[in-house]
Amino acid sequence: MQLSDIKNPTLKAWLQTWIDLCTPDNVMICDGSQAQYDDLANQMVKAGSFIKLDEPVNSYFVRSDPGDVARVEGRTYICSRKKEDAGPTNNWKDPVEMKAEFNQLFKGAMKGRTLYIIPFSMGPIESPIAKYGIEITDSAYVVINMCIMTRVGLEVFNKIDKGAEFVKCVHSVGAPLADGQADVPWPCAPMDNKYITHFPETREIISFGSGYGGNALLGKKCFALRIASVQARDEGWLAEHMLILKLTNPAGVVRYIAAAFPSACGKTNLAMMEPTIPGWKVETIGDDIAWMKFGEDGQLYAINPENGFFGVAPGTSMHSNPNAMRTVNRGNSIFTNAAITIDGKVWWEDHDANPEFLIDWLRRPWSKGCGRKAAHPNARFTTPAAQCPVIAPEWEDPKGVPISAFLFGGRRKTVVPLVNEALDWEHGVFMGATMASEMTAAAVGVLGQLRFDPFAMLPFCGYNMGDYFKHWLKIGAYKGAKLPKIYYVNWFRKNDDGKWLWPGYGENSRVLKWIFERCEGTAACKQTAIGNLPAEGSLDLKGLKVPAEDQALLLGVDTEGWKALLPQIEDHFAKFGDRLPAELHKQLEALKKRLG
Ligand code: O2Y
Ligand code: MN
Repeated sequence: MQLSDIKNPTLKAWLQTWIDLCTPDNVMICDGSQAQYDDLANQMVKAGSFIKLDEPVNSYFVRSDPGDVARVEGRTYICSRKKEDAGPTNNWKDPVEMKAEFNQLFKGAMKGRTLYIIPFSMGPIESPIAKYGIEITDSAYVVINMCIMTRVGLEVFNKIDKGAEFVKCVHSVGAPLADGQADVPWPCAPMDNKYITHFPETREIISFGSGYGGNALLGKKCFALRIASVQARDEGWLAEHMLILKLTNPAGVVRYIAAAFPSACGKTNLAMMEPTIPGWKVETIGDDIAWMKFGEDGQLYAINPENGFFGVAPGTSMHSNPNAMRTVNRGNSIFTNAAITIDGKVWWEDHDANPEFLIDWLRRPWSKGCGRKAAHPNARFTTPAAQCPVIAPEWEDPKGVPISAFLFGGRRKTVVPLVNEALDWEHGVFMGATMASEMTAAAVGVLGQLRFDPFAMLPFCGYNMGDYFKHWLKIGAYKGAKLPKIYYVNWFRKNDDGKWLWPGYGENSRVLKWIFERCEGTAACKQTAIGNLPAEGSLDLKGLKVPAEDQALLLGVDTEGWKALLPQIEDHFAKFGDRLPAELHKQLEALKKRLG
């Protein structure tokens, strides 16, 4: 397909404007075919950016520029017309000024490069919950990763021709090539010239200067969370930073659970976990993002808008996440910023292999015991979801899966119990709004200080978070809604000696079982000041050696600990000023009263 084959006038005009501004040497339309993918990957190998691995099959190894290794929240902006609509948790820039700056930055930005046009669908293309996007990029790495992470195909043009809305996504690595200038393996711009910007009112994303992950694969955090959260607010649905899992009990009864945890809290591990309790089964629908709409029956139906996993490699092993390892081992994967063995295999910290020598992610020789990490801590695998051995057969069902429960959680060494059921929807929204992790001791003097990450959406909400809380409350008031129950879970509790109280991993299935049985109405709870906790004997601990005093800490109410948290919650809420819904103030007052 050629540029001249694109007939939709809006799309055609938008593309031509950017082509004229960026002046690429070539323009290519991506069709999502294996042939095009292989061709681009071969070009990357020839250019010295990719190394083709001997195993897994059809997989590539790539190292980024050392200054371009992760999402950059400090360079991420919401360019809403009014600053207050971005809210206190987002960086803001005036949209007119930002566009004027881009008119300079993008002028000739793609000289010496190819401008790729990627038509993609977030969600199965025929799903009523799916949405479409067109990403322009000058990075073949981005094209290849988008082909794994989204559904790329020419059919998207037909949808747009028939009137479907599309999100306009523009990306450049910001490194034009002068005549005869040789390229580098990972072109990008310096940190203070990177911009990840979102224009919520016009549903546009413009990203300049970074080629990495969430900064450049614009379907993921930029579209599926920041822009989609605005669309969801305007259209009455939910776009959330949540995994979706399917839980089946020994009798074959199925429940679907969506769970929000801050980045790097083990979402991918939970989404693919191997339960330790006999007869129970966990299958994956998605590991990072959930889009949910009410069905005619009043249930919330969720789809995973993504097509692959962009998982953190370090820490992933046959012990922590065997199903992720099996997924990447089936091939068709990209490994970014891992280390490579002398015989051409990828490696990262905690990997099951035990090599003596490696080349680290910075291309330096590395030997076991040298004291340096071999992979970058944010090294990633990009791998197709369809290859996951525990992907649920219905993961691409266009109508989505009905959600029975929401889980919220963070890393809390103290105070917060293993599992706590919200008393009602408003209390559940309060739980989501007060989600937090303890700060690490790395920052001296902050021990016990909480870092709030409401709904795990702090870096991903595309509008004022006070309004986002309001939206969640509105969802609870939807006429005829059969609302999911809400739980706060905490796998990360420690005792005074710093020892984990809960074994985690597959044993978390015991908590999922209790939640499942609460949804079925078969598990007992005790109502407390903080919510409904498992009643004595209702949490299945068979075969698990958790001492009675640890159980008491995991499943009890630390009244003094909770009281000590209240001023931090007050300060957190104060940030939202008059955009904080009154219901959340009321919830805080009610909690205070219940604690006595
Ligand atoms: O650093 C990046 O660009 C990746 S961030 C990411 C990737 C996959 C899933 N979640 C996240 C996240 O930050 O929440
Ligand atoms: Mn995430």
